[in-house]
Amino acid sequence: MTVTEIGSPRKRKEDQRLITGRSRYTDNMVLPGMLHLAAVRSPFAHARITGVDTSAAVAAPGVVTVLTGADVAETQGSLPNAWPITPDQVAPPHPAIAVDRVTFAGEIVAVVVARSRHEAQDAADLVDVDYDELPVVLDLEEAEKDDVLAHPDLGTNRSAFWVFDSAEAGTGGDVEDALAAAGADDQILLERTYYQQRLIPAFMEPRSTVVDPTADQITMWSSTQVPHILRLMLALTLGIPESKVRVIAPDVGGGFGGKLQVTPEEVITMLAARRTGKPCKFTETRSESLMAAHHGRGQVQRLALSARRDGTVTGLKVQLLADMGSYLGLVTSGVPILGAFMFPAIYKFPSYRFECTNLFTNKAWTDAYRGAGRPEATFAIERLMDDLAAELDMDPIELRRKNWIAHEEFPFTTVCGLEYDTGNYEAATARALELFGYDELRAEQRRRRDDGDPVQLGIGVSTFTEMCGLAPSRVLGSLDYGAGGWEYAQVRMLPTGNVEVVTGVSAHGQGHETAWSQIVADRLGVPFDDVQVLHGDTAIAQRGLDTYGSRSLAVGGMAVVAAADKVIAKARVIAAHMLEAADDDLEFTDGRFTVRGTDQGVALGDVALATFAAHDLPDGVEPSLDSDATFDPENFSFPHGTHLAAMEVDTETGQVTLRSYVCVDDVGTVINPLIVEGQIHGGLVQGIAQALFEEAVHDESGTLVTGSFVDYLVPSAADVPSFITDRTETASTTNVLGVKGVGEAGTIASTPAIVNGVIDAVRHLGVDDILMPCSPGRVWAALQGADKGRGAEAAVPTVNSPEVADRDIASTGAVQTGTDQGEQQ
Ligand code: MCN
Repeated sequence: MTVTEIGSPRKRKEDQRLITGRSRYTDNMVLPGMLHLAAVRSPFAHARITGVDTSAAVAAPGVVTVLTGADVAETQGSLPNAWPITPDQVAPPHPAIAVDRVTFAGEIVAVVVARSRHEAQDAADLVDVDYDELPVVLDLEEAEKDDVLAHPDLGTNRSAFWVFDSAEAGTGGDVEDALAAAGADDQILLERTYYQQRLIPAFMEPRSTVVDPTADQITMWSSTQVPHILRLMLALTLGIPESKVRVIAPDVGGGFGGKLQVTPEEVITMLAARRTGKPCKFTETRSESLMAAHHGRGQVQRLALSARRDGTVTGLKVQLLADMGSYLGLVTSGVPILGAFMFPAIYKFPSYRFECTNLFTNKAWTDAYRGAGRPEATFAIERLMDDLAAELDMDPIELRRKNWIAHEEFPFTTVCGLEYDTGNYEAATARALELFGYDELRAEQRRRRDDGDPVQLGIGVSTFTEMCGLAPSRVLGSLDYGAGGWEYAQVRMLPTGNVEVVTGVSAHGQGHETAWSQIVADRLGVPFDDVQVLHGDTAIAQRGLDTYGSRSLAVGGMAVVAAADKVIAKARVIAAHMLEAADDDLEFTDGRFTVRGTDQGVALGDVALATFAAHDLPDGVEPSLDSDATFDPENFSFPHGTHLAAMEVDTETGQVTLRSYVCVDDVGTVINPLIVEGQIHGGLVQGIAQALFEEAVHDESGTLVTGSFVDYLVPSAADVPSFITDRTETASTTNVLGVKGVGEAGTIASTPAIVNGVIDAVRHLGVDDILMPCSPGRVWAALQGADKGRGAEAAVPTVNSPEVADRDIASTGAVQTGTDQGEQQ
């Protein structure tokens, strides 16, 4: 088979409609007689609801009905958590509309249904809710004490405690022995606490849902990443037969994990449509989106690493506090568990223990956000490796080289029991160092230090791997996840020779229509433009598990390959009949069956037409080439890479500038280099944003202060330099195309590269940690502390709540007004 499409930098075919405005997002849906919803949201983070007076709202112009928690208490069920990580996991009921208590600021307490959106919004202001305020717990280390409870009825803030121990699992030694031995002369014990601030998956299109109940089958359009999961969960939550629900995800303007959810708004729109018998629409405002769509990250990471004096690591112990927020969403509790296996990263730790305490707080609930668990883990280990290098006075690359898995050691079973199939950390690192000009930059760094330059240079290193391609169903089962990780595809041969590909994944910016067309064009030998990819509609793609965890290519793409191969197998029988030859004598190349050793042949398109006509098919052969396949991966996919950041820190102002960024990623075989480049770029910016810009900040009463894009600092192209990217390619051995996922790689790798760079610039001045985002205020405050001889630990507030940290910094005079975000505008 001649390969022409795979590897070609095709421009994305979906972009034609997306950039010329011919796309259709959920909010563009207009149905006859459609009603509009507006939510009344709690201004309090924790309060008892003592009364809801809807009379004025009901009487307002255009209002059809007002729904309160009491109205739907019997029908709304509880929003689903599909990942109970332990048998005794504690979870409060999760109502779509709060019934008697609100547990975060922004929770819905009533919904107005009116003839227009504006009438609904105006009437929402007329709903009069009485609250009795309750104490709030916002801070993880406070939540751990159980003094104030996010849910008093539960009697604890603890949702679950989850442990992996290499000694118990038989995958490594006992970490306590390693840590104890580190007291010996030739060893070193590093203990650190790092903080992962809360982030908001700031997708461009706010969430929107339309429900049409007027036909036998209820149709929901939603701006979701997961139409199939949503359909199943709606059926289970609301007790509607699954066959009576169709979910369509039309064009979706980004998700980044934030639309991997079954939302209150979706359930409420469904309830309102069924009650009124009319199509209903709910579209959130940007502020609602920032306040009440799920957040990500939010961890306290207590770490202990032991190593020999030559730099060889001997043990790693991780104790996490993970912020669930006030409820458990779809996979909230499992997010830290996805990280559990990634702390040892590319290094040969002989012993490892991971403990995680999932805690409730009175904030919006957390859930998947690009990387989900793995960026947090990668940050911790890459920061630790840099701290260890500094402690041992070693070059950070040299230290990593000493500990990483050498390319000839693959396949390698890690201390977590994962089998990394392939990788070449040496090659990616060598290329990155060369592109970066590592030695020259180190020389410049030395010069600037010697000269006492007010602007210091730091070099940030991150040599990462991650596990994606979620996921082998058996593994998910062993981790108590509520579903499998297979994926579905169908390939349909049309009589004209055109091809329709139906896929169970649900792209929302990843370019699957292009990449899948490339795969099928190569596989079937048909022109790229003759392939049409259909997705995001449960009536078209009957089966599927949707898009997240960089799974679509490594899992969904393999289902496409398998379905295409079945088409060829079916067509071979008919082609042989047409050519009056034996099946075995046929070769299939470039879309043509030929009789081996002759020039006789027939094109796949002609076989498709003959199959459609069905006038002369072999006996017993069905008149269809259409085929479907379900693929369940046997292993995860382990992309890796080396990321290097040159950071300039102005020691007089705390201003941080990202001067240059080089990354060399290895995502196995590349289907479309242009798409991969785009994914890396977008991912990098998201990871850099965590390091330098973004943070969900709450005030002491639990109100989100960063409730608009004025305060929540999403970087733009102007905030980052041109990235220098390259790739190495070690093909994965766990799928036929040799691909590894790329959708989260940039985000996972970049955050520690940036922070390591910032610290590297000022470590010689006594600073060895700065909370993220490393805003000028925080950097300046850390330097002030260092100047006063207090050292970095003292300079950086030791509370885990970033907002409290901000107050502390503000009190030093570094921040005059507002939050760090405001300061950076
Ligand atoms: N690809 C390729 N060759 C490879 C690997 C991937 O050509 N070796 C291509 C794929 O064909 C696909 C794209 O890169 O077109 C991403 O593939 P993959 O890594 O399988 O990731 P998914 O398609 O499953 O996307 C999910 C991933 C996640 S988890 C988040 S979060 C994320 C991301 O994708 N959210 C995004 N990228 C996003 N991009 C946009 N524009 N919007 C989002 O919300």
